[in-house]
Amino acid sequence: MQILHNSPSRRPRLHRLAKAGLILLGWSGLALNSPAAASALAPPTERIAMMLDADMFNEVDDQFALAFAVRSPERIDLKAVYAAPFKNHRARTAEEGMEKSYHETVRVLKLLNHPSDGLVFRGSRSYLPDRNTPVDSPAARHLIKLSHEEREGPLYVVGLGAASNLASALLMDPSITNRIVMVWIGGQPHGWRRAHDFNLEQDIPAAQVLFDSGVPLVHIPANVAARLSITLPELEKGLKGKSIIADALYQNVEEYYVETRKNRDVPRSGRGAWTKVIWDIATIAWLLEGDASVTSELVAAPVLNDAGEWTGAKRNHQVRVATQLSRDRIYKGLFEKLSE
Ligand SMILES: [Ca+2]
Repeated sequence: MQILHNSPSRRPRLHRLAKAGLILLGWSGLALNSPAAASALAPPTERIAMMLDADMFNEVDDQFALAFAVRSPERIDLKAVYAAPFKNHRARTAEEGMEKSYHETVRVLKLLNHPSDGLVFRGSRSYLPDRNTPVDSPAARHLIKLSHEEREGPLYVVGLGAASNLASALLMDPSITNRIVMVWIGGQPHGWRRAHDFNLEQDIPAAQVLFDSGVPLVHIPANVAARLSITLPELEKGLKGKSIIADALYQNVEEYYVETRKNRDVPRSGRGAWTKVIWDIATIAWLLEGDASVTSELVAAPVLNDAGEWTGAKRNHQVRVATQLSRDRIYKGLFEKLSE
């Protein structure tokens, strides 16, 4: 975790911000316990305006989520894609991860024959220094602008990585809380002590903002999405020869198998075959089909501490949390969309 500490000179300002945030939290939290708030967290049934915030290059699953959304124009009007920061064996710094995500997003959109001009925005070059301090970026500014545009229904804000860009927008303009519904994949089920997964542990302050701000939130824990594990032969059968994007996404996973296979004995197929979880498609599946693909329940919003542990729940603020998903149904729908 790369958390920067505040200098003493910045603390008074942060204290004021924190106090202001608490006042807002109280108001939003009460509003979110209303029947109207519960219906805002119901799966959408009409065509929606949506934007995607993705660490597109960190693995090989975000690309599937982007393709799933672009190939669902009857239900999803994709308004923007933001590059999220990440740091792993593919990027030495959060900034490098964000840059690589940006270029990967443009590459995938080209494969989809979908215009990227004016659609893709660079995000945060670092994680949040603390839960009260945003990191300014073109993505955060664009999200604020997009949130305030007139439209019927909310803007669905789908987060597939560390929540740095999304939390920054919420901190820079808390009024967007009432104009969006956030769908974020990361962390673990609320009954676990440690909430850590890749998305949450990179930017714990950003995740704290998501759960504390009162923003309508649909939370998909990593442990639930983990059921989307799949083998290369299954992907090959579903994708190979079906379309340009289907071939490209299959090839991407094939290359990832070579790139990440530390144990050379793990076979490509058959008994004990290598598997990959295509985590991020769970978010799009919930938006497209709700309970039929991803079952969920309304619960009291969990409290996340600075160590990334769940430490209780807020009685006056609800979130929707995914509990199960229908793996085979989701892949069937995905493969059909990618074959068109
Ligand atoms: Ca991701």
